[in-house]
Amino acid sequence: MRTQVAIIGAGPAGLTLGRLLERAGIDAIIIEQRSADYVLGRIRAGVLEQSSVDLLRAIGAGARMDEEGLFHDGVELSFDGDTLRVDFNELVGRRVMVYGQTEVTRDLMDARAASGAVSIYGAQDVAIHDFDGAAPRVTYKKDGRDFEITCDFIAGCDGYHGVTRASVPAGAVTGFERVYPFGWLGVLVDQPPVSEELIYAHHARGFALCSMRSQTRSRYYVQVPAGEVVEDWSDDRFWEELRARLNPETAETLKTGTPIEKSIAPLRSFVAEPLRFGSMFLAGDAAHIVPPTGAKGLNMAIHDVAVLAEALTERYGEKSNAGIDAYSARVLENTWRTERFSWWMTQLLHTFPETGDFGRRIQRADFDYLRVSRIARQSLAENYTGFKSA
Ligand code: RFL
Ligand code: PHB
Repeated sequence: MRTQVAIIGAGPAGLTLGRLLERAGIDAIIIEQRSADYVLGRIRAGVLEQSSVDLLRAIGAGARMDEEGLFHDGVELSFDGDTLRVDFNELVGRRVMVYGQTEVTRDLMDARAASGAVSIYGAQDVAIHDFDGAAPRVTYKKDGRDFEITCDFIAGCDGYHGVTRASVPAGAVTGFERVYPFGWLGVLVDQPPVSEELIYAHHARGFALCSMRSQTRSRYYVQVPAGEVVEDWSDDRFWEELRARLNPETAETLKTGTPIEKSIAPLRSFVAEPLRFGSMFLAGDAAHIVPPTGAKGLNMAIHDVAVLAEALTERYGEKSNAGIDAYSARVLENTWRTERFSWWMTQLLHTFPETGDFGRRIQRADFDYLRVSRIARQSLAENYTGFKSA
């Protein structure tokens, strides 16, 4: 088989890139190791920036999002029960949309299936070859047979544990990483959300987040120490812990139930540099990871592939390498700004036993600064809703 761009991974990054290239008349094949159902079964991000919403609409994957997505004008922060509403619309004239990653993925998959573009699910032993030269190749196994795809470019959209970044020779790539000493235990439950807007809560017992997927489906998280396992968390224990971390009036109105999903995600910040290796580009979680506190992972993935699609379109259309040469620097600029914001939200809202009482007082001062300073709130709002440099 031959294609112009081989896309490894059918998460949001790979599927969005596929759609963008298709619209630019560039041929691409997506190679995914899991089944389509497995990819759709992963419960992850929930918040889209306006720029992500606009892009999904532009590539014809926005119809259901426009029907079912919920626009939010702000969020609530709480610190030991004291609350602060950050009104994005009033502060920076922007808002965000609550629409789950599962739904985004489904819409992108449906759009791709309707167009007849080729996606290979269930590809085993995916390997990339010769991406430092002009004739890169992808090999994989499926149903006991060996396959090879020759291409011009490879897009590494295969997530943090993927094969693309791992195939770069040691020494050619540097990873910058912080692993946090905790994770998020999340539950999805068919109950109306406790609040109309998201609540990010700092409490001495740990962070908690109240989010949602719809008016009838809620998503809740609590910070748990690294190494905890879901089996240690009965439904009752989860609800009790969540209530204890919210302010009492909110806790009282919380509607609980049997979760339809319960899982623990470790928290990590990670950036790979550079993001281009000859004919291979890294995008999305393959390139960087943020802790979910700023709701940025999915939005960064969409941003990266928008830059990559523009660069490849320039390459095929105008025969110019300017875009692909600038790809790494352009994406890294957005990446580090977003890493900083996600790190800042994380250190403001979680408990870090090792920083002691001094650390807690500094967190309180950070929260109080947000309460008294419009400029501080504006900075949060600008970043949360998605800062993009011109
Ligand atoms: P994805 O979604 O991980 O997709 C990568 C795809 O590549 C496939 N793959 C391979 N395919 C072929 N060959 C290989 N060798 C392959 N290895 C892997 C995988 O099966 C997969 O289908 O990355 P992408 O597209 O870059 O999208 C990024 C987002 O998914 C990610 O940033 C967010 O979901 C991060 N994230 C969250 N972000 C938020 O903004 N809010 C959240 O609440 C939130 N929760 C989460 C998350 C990420 C999690 N992970 C990665 C463990 C919760 C979890 C559990
Ligand atoms: C979610 O709804 O899953 C969600 C929302 C906001 C975040 C992280 C996760 O910051």
